[in-house]
Amino acid sequence: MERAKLALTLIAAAVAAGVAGCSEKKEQVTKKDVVVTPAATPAAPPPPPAALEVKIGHVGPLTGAIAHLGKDNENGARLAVEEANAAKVKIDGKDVKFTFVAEDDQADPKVGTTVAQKLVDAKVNGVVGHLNSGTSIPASPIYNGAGIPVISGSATNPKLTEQGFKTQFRVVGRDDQQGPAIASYLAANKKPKLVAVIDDATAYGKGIADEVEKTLKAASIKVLPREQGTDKTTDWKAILTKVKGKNPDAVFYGGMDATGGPLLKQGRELGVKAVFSFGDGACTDDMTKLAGAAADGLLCSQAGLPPQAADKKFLDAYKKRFNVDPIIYAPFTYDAANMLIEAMKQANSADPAKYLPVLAKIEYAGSTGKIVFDEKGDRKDAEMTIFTMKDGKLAPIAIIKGGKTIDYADFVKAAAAAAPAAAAPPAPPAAAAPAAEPKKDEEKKDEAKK
Ligand code: ABU
Repeated sequence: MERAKLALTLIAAAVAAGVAGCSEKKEQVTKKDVVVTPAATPAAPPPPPAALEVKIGHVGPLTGAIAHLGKDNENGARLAVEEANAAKVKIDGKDVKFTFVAEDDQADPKVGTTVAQKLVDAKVNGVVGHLNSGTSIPASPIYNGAGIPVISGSATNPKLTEQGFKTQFRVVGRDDQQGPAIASYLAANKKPKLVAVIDDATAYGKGIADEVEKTLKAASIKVLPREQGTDKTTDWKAILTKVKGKNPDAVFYGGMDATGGPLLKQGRELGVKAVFSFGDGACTDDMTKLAGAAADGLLCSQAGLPPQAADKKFLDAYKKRFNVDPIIYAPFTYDAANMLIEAMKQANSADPAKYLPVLAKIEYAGSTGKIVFDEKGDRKDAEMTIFTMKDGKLAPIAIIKGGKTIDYADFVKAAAAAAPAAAAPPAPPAAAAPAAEPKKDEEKKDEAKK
């Protein structure tokens, strides 16, 4: 009996050991299977290609007397960059994030070169600017040395694109087009016999004044010895008193609105009866603020189509974004920024060396019309517009293109016929009216009594 018990105990122990051995073996197999079968884990998705940061620089005066014009230019370029980001542009298969780098050159040539170098050091891919010829010209070799494309939407001195820099472009006309345009219009419509020419001693102001003087003299019109102020002059009384003594029929001023406004106001206060005419720097609605009623009758020019003739889509987007209308060259800086972006897209690269040749040959349908560059980087067939100031508003009166002068009302009709209704520029408000002569004091008093 005792033996039988022992045998049963041994059998039970043996069975228990066998079961334990089996389950240990099974566990080992399971662990081994998990380790050697990675296919059971879902594959991680490949990382998305890194976004490409593309920097677009803009330079203009954001402080000082012409900061309003710098902001106008900056807004145009900024809008183009914001729209490109919203459109989710891809270059070389990568999402592009455009960064807008805005700099203030204070309209000062020295600051202009410092800021240009700053943008080069920041490795911007392209630049819109500068606003002034006086800052654009010294900045241009800096961008050229770094191979960075730069498009000005407002600098009109011919020298800018006469230096042979492959990186330099502009989307407005030049002063060797604008000067003859305003001078010829003045000569044909006001028939002056003697003209006083004044400038602000800047690259732009002196440059356009020289072009005007050349054109007037070629039309056998006498020009008084040149008078000069600076881009900071706001007291013109000494020069104007001298000019008044010569009794000119017209005065042309090469300079910006911040100095042109006081010149015009003080001229009328001193009793100068001459027709005043300005170039684009002083051809803004701000003349009314700066010169008051004395601004009426001003004859002036811009080196492109007037802002109100820009594409309606742009004008609406600009108003919506900034809550103001463009002053003068915002449509052109908008086009300039868009051209940099379009050239990058077509080249499938934001590398300046790769997209520069595309930019040089691009045909771009901009908010200011078709833009094609010539071999110097100037806009082919740039229009010039002649305006008069009427009831405190600048009214376009003529477009000059390819040597032909077209009445603005006819230009509007032709544009409406050639384009869908929405794209046509708005009809001019009494735009075709001839420039008003400065009112005599008696007329002003009569009007005041009414
Ligand atoms: N074009 C008038 C203002 C800018 C400039 O050329 O200096």
